[in-house]
Amino acid sequence: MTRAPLWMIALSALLALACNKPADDAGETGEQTAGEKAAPEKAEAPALGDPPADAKAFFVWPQAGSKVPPTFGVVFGVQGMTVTPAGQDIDDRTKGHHHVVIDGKPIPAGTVVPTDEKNIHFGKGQTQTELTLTPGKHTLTMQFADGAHRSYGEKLSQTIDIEVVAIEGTPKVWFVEPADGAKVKSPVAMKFGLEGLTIRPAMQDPLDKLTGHHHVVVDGEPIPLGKVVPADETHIHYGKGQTEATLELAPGEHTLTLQLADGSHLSYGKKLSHTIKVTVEE
Ligand SMILES: [Cu+2]
Repeated sequence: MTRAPLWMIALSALLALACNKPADDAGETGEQTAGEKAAPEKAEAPALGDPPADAKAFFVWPQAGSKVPPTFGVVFGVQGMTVTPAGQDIDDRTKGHHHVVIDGKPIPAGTVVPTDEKNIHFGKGQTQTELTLTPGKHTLTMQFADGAHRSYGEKLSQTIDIEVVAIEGTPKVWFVEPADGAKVKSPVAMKFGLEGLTIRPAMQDPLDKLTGHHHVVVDGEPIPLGKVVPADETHIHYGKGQTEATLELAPGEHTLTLQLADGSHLSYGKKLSHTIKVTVEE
């Protein structure tokens, strides 16, 4: 066995000293000089503590693995936390706002979320947005951060894979029949129009957000993006992929809302709805 010569041991000891010393200084406040006594309080902010143990941040829409058109709505979800505008209650570990990171990763806890086209802040307390991405595979990361944009870390994030698929035109649904304001007789004959997306019966590939089926809401409202269309006498599903149907309506004025939803009956929201008024005559 050979022993390292003395000069080599001495040299490596010197190198270690030379390398470690400045690094140690920089690791502290960086401004302290050698002879100065360490100040009792450090320049760093006090430790902020953790958000509640059961807190979560996630995407309500789209779900992981979804295929979406180039422009699509995104709905944010949070559990165990309150959404507040940026700048408010910045040290309250139960409050904050959403961020979406495109093709990135969760932001480490305590790090301020960058602001650029890949790191989008929703500092007004928004809980949904619309994104336009190039066709192909992408990741979306939901990142919740406090009122000073300091990330709550991976624990309050969710990263999903999505695939953006090019489509022709802008998705649109409408009543071909009856016309808005029409006087009609019950049963009312209806024809549904769809552009940009494709009709597909319910329960087939719910993650394919380029397809869906029609619903008619009687005397109600469009269903918000990502919410299940109820199934009752005023929310009628055309889950076989029907594009025409008849509907019994009592005499009088009614609104009819055509609402497209995905294979799991999750609504495509107001943008893919159309509301008309009809008068049913005796
Ligand atoms: Cu349905």
